[in-house]
Amino acid sequence: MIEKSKAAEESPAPEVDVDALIVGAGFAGLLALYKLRQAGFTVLALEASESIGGVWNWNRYPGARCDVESMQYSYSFSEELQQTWEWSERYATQPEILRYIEHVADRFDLNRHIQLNTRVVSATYQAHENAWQIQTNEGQEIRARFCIMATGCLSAARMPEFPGKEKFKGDILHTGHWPKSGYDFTGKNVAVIGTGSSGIQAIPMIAKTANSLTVLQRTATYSVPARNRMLDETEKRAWKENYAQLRETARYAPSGTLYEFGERKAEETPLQDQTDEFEKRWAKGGPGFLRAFSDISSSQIANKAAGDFIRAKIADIVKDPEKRSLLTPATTLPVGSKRICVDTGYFETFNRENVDLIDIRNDPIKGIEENGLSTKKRKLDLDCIVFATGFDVIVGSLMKIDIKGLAGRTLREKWKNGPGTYLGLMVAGFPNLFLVTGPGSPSVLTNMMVSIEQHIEWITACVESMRRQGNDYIDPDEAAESKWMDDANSLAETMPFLRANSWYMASPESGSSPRRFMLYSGGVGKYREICEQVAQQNYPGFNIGARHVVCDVPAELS
Ligand code: NA7
Repeated sequence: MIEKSKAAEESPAPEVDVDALIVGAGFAGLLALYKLRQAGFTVLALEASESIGGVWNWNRYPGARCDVESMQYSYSFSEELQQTWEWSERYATQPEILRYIEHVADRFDLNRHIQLNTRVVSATYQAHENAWQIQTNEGQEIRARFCIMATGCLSAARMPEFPGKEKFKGDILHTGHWPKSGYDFTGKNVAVIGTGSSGIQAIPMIAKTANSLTVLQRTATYSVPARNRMLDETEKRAWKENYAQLRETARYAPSGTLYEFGERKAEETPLQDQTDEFEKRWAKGGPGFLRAFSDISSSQIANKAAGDFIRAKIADIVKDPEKRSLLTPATTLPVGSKRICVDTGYFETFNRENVDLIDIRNDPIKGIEENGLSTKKRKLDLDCIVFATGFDVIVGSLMKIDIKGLAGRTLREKWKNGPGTYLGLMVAGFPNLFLVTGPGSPSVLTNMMVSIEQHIEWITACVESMRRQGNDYIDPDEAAESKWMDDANSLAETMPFLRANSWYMASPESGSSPRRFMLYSGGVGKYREICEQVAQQNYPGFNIGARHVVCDVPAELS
């Protein structure tokens, strides 16, 4: 499995099994393999699943598709790839995205560096050899100079523990861990718990064939129509002919996605003009709705105007007054404080006779029984319960691995009061361990493809620069890390995020004290500039050196 690159064959025998061990073979892991191999490093990726694809391998629920347009949700590193791959729909479905990932792995001969069915259980930094000792579920041990955690932000499925779940005789499914063989809902009585992006995509599809569908909602969600459609040749050509320039613009766009950015402020726009603009965006479909005016994130008045428009649309669509009221997001919940959902017929689905809705804040789930589920007020007979309850986000898959840094300190211990990183890329005390789209980076606030490419390019350039300078050790300063996270939290103060409980927040409920915003909200472009500046200035905020220097650290740290 471990292959030597040409450059490595010419250099002295390695002291490690592999230069870079990559955990995960989704979009980030594949790109890391490609880029680091191209730079002459030996590489190996370990993937827990029996196939590649990361989140797009696990999320196979009906209706699963990306909420970033397919012409923008793809790799830009190869001109040939982006010119030859043909996307069929405006928003690609999960199967099409998975086909794309498999195509990329074949085309760039990446599979030979990937070991499937291999879960990393621990990663321990060995100071005396400046290497990461990786242990797998099969008891395999691998030593790597660098460890790249391409473990994904939305990959550890969150399964709430309702009492009696084990007694249920029907089927329990999770949207983030869907059976590969699919699932037939025809004629079944189904409950879906959760109304985030996954629930909102799955619910209309399930309703079409189920005998009955009951949706258990905790928070009413803002959603805008996707208006998905087939892409026509003219628009594909327009993208392809201008890809170089469009990708470059996206790299510096606030969320890494190109929208029609409204330059006017809603606050300064007459009411009728505001409504006309929102109508235009609603008709066009997609998350670009939130780019209608430049102040929707920064002004509470503008934000409420956007929210009011969506509330009015829900009122137009949903016929039953009780369902309508339950599906209407509260005016106290800023739109955009959670990722806005993009749907196909979600609100319309509640006009179907076979679809019911329970507000579990007022009528909480008591437990699951042999034949169904009980809330405080109701009893549901069910064949199937779908958990669309999301993920242990951003840090979840890292926390599943027993990661030990300097002096044997675990990442779980270090992050017990909330996650901290420098630039979202590294954690002080965990040398040579890189995160991809981790806490403190723009991550899920952005087009993940743009963020993944930026991270992997930065990491590759960083280790190449170290190699040129004869260095093989990098660890951020604690002070640089604290400042970065404090600044990230302050940046978010002007935005709607802090006014809502969402998984963007590390909160006392999730073990963080104080409650903090987990991501960098200054925009992908600004973030890229900061990272580039750090690299150009020879990595201030990082301790970089050669291994023998590092080995002079006090004994208690080795
Ligand atoms: P999300 O967006 O985290 O949504 C999860 C949903 O499940 C949301 O409605 C939650 O309600 C609900 N939830 C979570 N835990 C519970 C419990 N214990 N009981 C009842 N309801 C619960 O995950 P998705 O998979 O939909 O989407 C994730 C991302 O994937 C998305 O942003 C896109 O980027 C793609 P809450 O709102 O917290 O009250």
